Amino acid sequence: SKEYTRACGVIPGGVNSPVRAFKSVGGDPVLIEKAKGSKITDIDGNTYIDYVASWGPMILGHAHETIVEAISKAAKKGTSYGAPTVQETQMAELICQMVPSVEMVRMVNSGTEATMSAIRLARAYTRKSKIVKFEGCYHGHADFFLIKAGSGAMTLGVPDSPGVTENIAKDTLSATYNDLESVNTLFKTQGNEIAAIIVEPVAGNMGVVLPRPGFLQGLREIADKNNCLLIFDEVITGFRLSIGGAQEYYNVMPDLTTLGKIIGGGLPVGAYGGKKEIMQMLAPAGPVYQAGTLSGNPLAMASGLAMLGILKNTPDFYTKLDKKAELFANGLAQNLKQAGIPGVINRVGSMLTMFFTESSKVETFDEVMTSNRERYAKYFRLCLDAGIYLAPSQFEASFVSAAHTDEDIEKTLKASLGAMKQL
Ligand code: KE4
Repeated sequence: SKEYTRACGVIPGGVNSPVRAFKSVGGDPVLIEKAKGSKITDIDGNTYIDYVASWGPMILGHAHETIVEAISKAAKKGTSYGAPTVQETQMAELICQMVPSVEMVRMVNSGTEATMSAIRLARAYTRKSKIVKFEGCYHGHADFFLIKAGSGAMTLGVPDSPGVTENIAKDTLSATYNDLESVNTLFKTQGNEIAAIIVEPVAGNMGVVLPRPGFLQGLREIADKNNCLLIFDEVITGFRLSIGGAQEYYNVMPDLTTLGKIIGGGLPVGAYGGKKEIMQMLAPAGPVYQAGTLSGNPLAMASGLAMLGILKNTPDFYTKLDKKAELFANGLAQNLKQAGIPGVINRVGSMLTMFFTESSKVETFDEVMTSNRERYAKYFRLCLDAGIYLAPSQFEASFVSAAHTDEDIEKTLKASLGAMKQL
């Protein structure tokens, strides 16, 4: 498109974040003009029912009046002071109240900043340097996360992006999601050097993959046995699965939690928090340095306070949202059967992924990789042409919001069946 070509002249790939470029589904991305509730509208006036939800934040739907009102009210008082405000204290108190394992919290501006800082803190606290992450999990773009598994589980990580040095890669070990044995193998030989295990308690970045029963508890026990911190990266699951996120939903408590997306109501906000004893090591209370010009800024706090306030005070918010998402997922499963298309739908709460795979289940990265990307790409395009905006990648989560009506779901299921019949 003309506007996308124009963007490509001045922005790498024409986007400010790679997944938006539709690379894995083909064709040019649509450029968005505005959004309201469950709908987004592109610059040509085409309206779509949106299941990307800005990759998670828009759990209440777009341009929610209470949030818009809170932001505009705050903006009139100035957008950033670079000085402490009561609103930051209120936000921290609310997060500590809502997220069970968090006793103290630091605001930052993105999920990447939150996870990057949590790792630095864990290394400082344990005085160890290695970290364990899981293949298929994504924690933002800090160098030490852009690592792919070495050839064998025993070998050190290797850079997964140019610009990441071997030196950095050697401290990141990769394990297999949902496979506690792969974690034990690493700890057997390197346990005394491992500062932290970081995990998406429900994986969202390889498509939605649920933790097998006992997996999260198993990580908790391994961390305890090895003087290593367990970090739950709840940037997606925080305030998505329940008020207290995945740690409340599965009742497994991490030492540190990273948050983002929903917490800012769509404004740039991240946060990390946990036990006071650990968090007190952060400057200026302690020696571990981390800073940010716009961290905790008044607009983001106003937006976040409004968002969390609604989630906390709306009776049965999550029960209702999950029910709607369950109906949606059941409808998709019926569509697959009716169209005679093999597929697996993974859902927890209002986050889900439909994998076009012959596999009977998708519980591991290897099973994720059996997905048929070409089929997903075709399905995506057919749905887009029918006014349904899905995640432009088989390996991302889709989200149902409180703004999606039964009519939206019905229209989506109809379009989905039509698309499946053309696969
Ligand atoms: P940001 O730096 O993009 O705010 O957060 C990084 C991050 C950390 N942890 C988890 C579990 C995440 O999912 C993310 C970001 N998610 C991606 C896609 N799911 C955001 C979309 C994008 O990269 O544009």
